Amino acid sequence: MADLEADLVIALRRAMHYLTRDDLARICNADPVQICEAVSSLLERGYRIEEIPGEGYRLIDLPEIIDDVSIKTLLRAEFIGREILTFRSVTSTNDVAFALGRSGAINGTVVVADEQKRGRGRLGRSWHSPAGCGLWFSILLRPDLSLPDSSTISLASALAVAETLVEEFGIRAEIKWPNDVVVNGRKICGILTEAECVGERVEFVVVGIGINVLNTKDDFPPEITSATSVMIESGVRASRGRLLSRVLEKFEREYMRLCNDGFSSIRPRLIGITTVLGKMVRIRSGSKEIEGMALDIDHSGSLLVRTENGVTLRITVGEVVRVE
Ligand code: BT5
Repeated sequence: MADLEADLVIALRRAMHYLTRDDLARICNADPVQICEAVSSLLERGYRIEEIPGEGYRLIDLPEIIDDVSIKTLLRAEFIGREILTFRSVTSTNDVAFALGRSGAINGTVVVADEQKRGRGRLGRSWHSPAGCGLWFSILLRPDLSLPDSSTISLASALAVAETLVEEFGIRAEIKWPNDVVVNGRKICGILTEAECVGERVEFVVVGIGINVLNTKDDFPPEITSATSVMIESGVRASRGRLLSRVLEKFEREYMRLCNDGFSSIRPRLIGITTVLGKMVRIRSGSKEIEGMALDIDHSGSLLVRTENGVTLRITVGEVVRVE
């Protein structure tokens, strides 16, 4: 049914004029009764479809809810989002994607939720994911990459989000290595990449992406002091479905480059949009804190930092806790 609904919405979006039930039945390879049922179901879910007796149907607008039909209608990707599962509320989309990964779900499966009850950040931290505000989603990937190379998938996703925000809304989004997207130092997007491995082999990777979209300043709890959203930065009430589609399309291109041509193929653009380079930073890496000048991102995605005593360190895992 969901596929028929998606085909029907695609047909109505493409049409320059009203389409009758028989037209739709022919285009969608269904019978007129099924078309009626699909239209009713879409109307119930918030699609605005106008019916003029004797003329047919016309699509006026997609719903603001995030649902699989509207995303499938908007998405122009090869394999990312071929399977999309949408939920009203979950603990964490990464948990759902992990369970799907273990039960054999296909490469590129996307899990989206309107709300996460236990959204996760890195190192046991939490991610604030209220209903109606953001894009909380996870992408299941089955890459043919080693575990160290898989860590560059996080960088590719940060690049996809940052560039989409710049292109779609003119927001000055930058990457805070390795995987925060910030605007003037305020976090607009966080990424949590987790992998399931058997020995050295990567079984699958789950890239969890949280983007604050419609949040106002009052939507953030007081303990989150340095957050922002698409709405705060651009004043635009963005459609979450459209933004998700653009991010997934861009992510697919970056991911394909990574798999086919290696990290070097995305490195120059990543460097161009990374905020910490050329600045004094403090980095927490495991139990250590390192201070120095952030010099470069090397060919494996690691951050090169020159410390006070002139030694250049290569940081593979860590987070920037201060930038000057
Ligand atoms: C992250 O962790 O930034 C990774 C966040 C990943 C979230 C996505 S949503 C979809 C998928 N499902 C999940 O359960 N997770 C992923 P980290 O670098 O550890 O940052 C966490 C810190 O960011 C918190 O301790 C807060 O200070 C802050 N924070 C929490 N929620 C925020 C929000 N909505 N916007 C900005 N900052 C936030």
